[in-house]
Amino acid sequence: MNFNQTKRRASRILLGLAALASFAAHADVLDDVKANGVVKCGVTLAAPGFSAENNAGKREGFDVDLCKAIAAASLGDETKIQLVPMDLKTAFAGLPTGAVDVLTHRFTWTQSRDVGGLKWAKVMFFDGQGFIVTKKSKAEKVADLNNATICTAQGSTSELIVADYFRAHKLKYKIVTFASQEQAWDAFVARRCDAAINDRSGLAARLAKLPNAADFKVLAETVSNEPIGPIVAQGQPRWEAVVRFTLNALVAAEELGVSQASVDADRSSQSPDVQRLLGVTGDFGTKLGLANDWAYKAIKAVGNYGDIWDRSIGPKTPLRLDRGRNALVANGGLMMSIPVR
Ligand SMILES: N[C@@H](CCC(=O)N[C@@H](CS)C(=O)NCC(=O)O)C(=O)O
Repeated sequence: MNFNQTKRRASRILLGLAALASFAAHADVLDDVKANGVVKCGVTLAAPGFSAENNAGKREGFDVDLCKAIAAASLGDETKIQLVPMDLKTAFAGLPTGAVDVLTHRFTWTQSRDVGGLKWAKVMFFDGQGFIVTKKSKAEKVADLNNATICTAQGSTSELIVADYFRAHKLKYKIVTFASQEQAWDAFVARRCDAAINDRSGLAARLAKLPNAADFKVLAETVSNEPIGPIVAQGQPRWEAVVRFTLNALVAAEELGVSQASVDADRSSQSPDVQRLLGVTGDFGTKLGLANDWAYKAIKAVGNYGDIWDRSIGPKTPLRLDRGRNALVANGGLMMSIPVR
């Protein structure tokens, strides 16, 4: 072998080793989470009720609670979380690099995002987009927005929704696109646009922190379906299952009447469903690579799905969101658990 051949072979081996090392770094996110002793969650920047700092400077909300539940299930301790606030531009890229283990950020499950390398574990929120306008504008329905200027954020699902909806209804519009939702919202509030569009929950969250919220109104029409849920990187079936079944356990708990307040007593329940969920019988935790009390730990940490809803975004919070289509199927909504069997 001459010098050049040796050099080429050596560099091929080095490249192979580098590829192996980077693969090994993310070989299995569940193993990484256990080794690091922390779950890194990408969360929404500043949406009250979902992920925002409270007066004590601590981030709280629905997205944060889901992160805590995942940490409680996988590490037995809901405090072992690292919250990474991310915007639309940076969030998706954080999964394959391992900057975050899961996005509990409020992103919509779409076909192109899914086949593009992101894996949604389960729907945590059935949302839909709506338009917000000033009360002064007198617009009552989307049809009144003919010739309107609409603020949107780049990379959000809204751009296509606006284009499709306005074309279908033969309305003229001008779209103004900003680098982030924050900027789009600020521009709308500063009256640079006649209307803004976002997930209805996102509009409620932003209105909740606006001092002059009474000057605005969200139009009644919901113009899209936005199934929102936690996302993991593709190729991580064990971790994806942990995230899916942790969220699922919170929904199952609500269906079975197991709440944060009752979960300790419920460990003595005679219901086979409750016994399986709480790890009293069966090995549903072990099969996920976790302890058998994984779901008990998650429910103890944050409560069931309804507990989280009520505490973060429900009728008694500034967002005042009722369950609507997120009610349990038993109550006429769309939310249901995958059977724990
Ligand atoms: N669900 C839509 C919108 C997502 C979205 O806009 N998220 C909001 C939270 S409600 C946000 O503030 N993102 C931060 C940002 O983009 O700056 C999507 O998946 O495209």
